[in-house]
Amino acid sequence: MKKQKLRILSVIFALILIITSIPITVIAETTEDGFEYSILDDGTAEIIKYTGGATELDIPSEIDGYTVTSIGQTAFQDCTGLTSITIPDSVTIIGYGAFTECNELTSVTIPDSVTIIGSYAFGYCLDYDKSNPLLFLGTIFGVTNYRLKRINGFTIYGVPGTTAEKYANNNGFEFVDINTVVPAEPTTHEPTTEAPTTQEPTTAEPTTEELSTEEPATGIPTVNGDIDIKDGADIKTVDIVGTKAVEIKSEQSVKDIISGLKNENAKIVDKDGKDIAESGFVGTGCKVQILDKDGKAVNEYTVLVPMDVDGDGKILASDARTSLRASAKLDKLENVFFAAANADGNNELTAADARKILRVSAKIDTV
Ligand SMILES: [Ca+2]
Ligand SMILES: [Ca+2]
Repeated sequence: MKKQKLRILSVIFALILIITSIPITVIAETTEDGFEYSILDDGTAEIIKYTGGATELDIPSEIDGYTVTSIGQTAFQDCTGLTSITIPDSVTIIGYGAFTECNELTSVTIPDSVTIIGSYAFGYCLDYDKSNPLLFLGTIFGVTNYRLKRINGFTIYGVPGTTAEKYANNNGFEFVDINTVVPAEPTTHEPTTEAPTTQEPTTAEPTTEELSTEEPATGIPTVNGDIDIKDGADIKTVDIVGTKAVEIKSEQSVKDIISGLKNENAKIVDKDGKDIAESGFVGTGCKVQILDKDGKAVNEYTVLVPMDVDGDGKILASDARTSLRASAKLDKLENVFFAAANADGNNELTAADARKILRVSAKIDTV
């Protein structure tokens, strides 16, 4: 009898153990590094909250074996320490206000996998001062309206034509094509250690020594040295902050330019004063030299090819990149190089100039 009672009891205990250990549908789990997530119907994960406190955060594409496809609404709200985030390309949905109030975040790269971005997901912060206890209490009790304002200068890097670009446009944020323009580390303002690509000002160049404008040539009447352009030629003189310059179109050879001049004695050299082959393209920074009868340079014009920032005579994505770096103060551009980078001609280098150059290089826009 006693034995049977014991057996019944142990069966009951075992049942209780089994019942209590059966997991009742997982609602949310939190990882060690602070990602709270839930499992969606399709067996993938949505990050619903982040409490990790990282400043530079790589959001994982997989958590505990589940693919992360969604960043839930307000998941990273108020993560004020975040200065940079990386969103994995497993993510397709970013919810309402996902990164709102991340006040130190000034840019984000959104992969083209993302097809839905909720309102105020990026680039917004609260329009009241949380540190003011009265205002904050007012907000809690509903006195102050919950208002959001845009974070100044917020930049979105992404693929043109995707949801990322639409979000940027709809919210008035700067959009930069990630495929061709390397983001210029927007959070750090220090110049990188790599050698700057800016060309040196032209003052110390050997060709300037050859100029003989002050010294009239002995006996022989001198050429006045002014550039003389044929009608209809694709070349014109421009004055860039006191520099005598000529503007030409991209992808023109030395021969093309020389044939547009009335001056019979002229030659084109590169920015270092070296000869360029007749078939070579003339780029920003090259010099058109007007020569006297002895072949001496009596005058010199610096070439500007709008949007050719690196001086190879072609408008390519690399020119957009150089312009962008300069607009982010990572490089310095002067004179004709600044003029070439300043695609919209408004006297200020911004990401808009780089975007314009990029569009021209991709043949979406014309010069
Ligand atoms: Ca170029
Ligand atoms: Ca500009």
